Amino acid sequence: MHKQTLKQFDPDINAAIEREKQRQEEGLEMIPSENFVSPAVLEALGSILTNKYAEGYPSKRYYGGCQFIDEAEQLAIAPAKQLFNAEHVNVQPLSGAPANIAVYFALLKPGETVLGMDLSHGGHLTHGHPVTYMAQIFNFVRYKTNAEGKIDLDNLRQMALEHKPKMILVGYSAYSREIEYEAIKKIADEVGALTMADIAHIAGLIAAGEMNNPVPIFDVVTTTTHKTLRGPRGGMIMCRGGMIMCKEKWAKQIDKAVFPGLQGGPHENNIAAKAVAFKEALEPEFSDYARQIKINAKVLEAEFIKRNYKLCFGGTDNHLLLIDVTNKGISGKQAQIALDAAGITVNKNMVPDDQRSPMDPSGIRLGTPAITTRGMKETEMVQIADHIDEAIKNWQDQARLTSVRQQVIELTKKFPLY
Ligand code: DSN
Repeated sequence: MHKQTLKQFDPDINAAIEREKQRQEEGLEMIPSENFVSPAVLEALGSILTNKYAEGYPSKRYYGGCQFIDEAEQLAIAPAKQLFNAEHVNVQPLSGAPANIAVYFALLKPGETVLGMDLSHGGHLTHGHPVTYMAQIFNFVRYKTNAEGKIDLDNLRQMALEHKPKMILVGYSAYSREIEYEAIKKIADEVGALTMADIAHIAGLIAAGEMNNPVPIFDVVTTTTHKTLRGPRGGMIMCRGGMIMCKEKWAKQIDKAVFPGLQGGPHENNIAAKAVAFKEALEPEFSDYARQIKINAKVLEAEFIKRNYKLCFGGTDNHLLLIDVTNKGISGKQAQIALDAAGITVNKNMVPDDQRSPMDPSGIRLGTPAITTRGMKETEMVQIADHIDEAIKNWQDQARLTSVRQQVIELTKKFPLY
């Protein structure tokens, strides 16, 4: 049967992969939700586990021949529990969006109200943005950050008292500050709301003890596994379970919502790769890595402030920076395009209460997880801030952008990817 290599059978796809590999090697990957997995994670991801159907959960499958799949799935669940101090973990969500959707269906009835962060203030599409189907099913009400860039807890409490939500949802994709889970839980308890945190962006930082952990505090926590956690593309749900009856019911409800409620057969090659990534995250080196992500982000913060950039939320406590670039006479889209030409990958992004459109917003979002994986530290951050500044200042000058690109290639050569 299958005898040909990828290159022999499909040279076009092979070439696309090789070109993307070169792009990753030669560029500075600064989209804060991206990272580079280890060769071990890649190996598990590309393994023969992709051949197997295993609908159900370990030891309760609808298919025969699942004994080794069960082992692999348990090998993902155990370190995940350890990393986050979780009582119950579901590692089957295909990614963050299905994880969030499964939780909504597990814990809410159609029409019930959820308080979630406004997208332009750092929230996420799947937290009830009007363009999503979830917004047609549940009643999402949006809270915002205050003028200092903090989550406005007084306003959140007022909104909770007014709207009586069934759930308060925190966790953000463009918000750069720490989250006070205890204070938010107190508000939720006051109005009898459930608490959900989506820690997709900061899961690796939480696992390493570099940011507050909502898992022991909140009712349910979702995450992706491929951002700061540096695993394969996928999702995960954590909640309390075990001893307390009603909480155990949630664990069951959540499992049922993932399968059969929302998904079919789990992607077991992906789950095995999650297991590898979680094992890696338990190693002491991962703590050093997570600490360096934050140090690098702080250096960038200082360098951009020095260069008169406008940092949303007043700066960063995590891995990302949201920068309003309009004071530099450029839009977020123009900045993204210029930086692309300079070999620096970021994404255009809305800033709080942005008056521009999502396709051409005022800001750019950038982060340090991927460049930190390459081994870059404080010295390189200063250099990178210079490159970004030069590209933004000279966004209409192709020769200058090409010159920055050459400098970026020289820099990345010193930090090979694989
Ligand atoms: N798309 C991810 C991000 O870039 O933040 C979130 O889902």
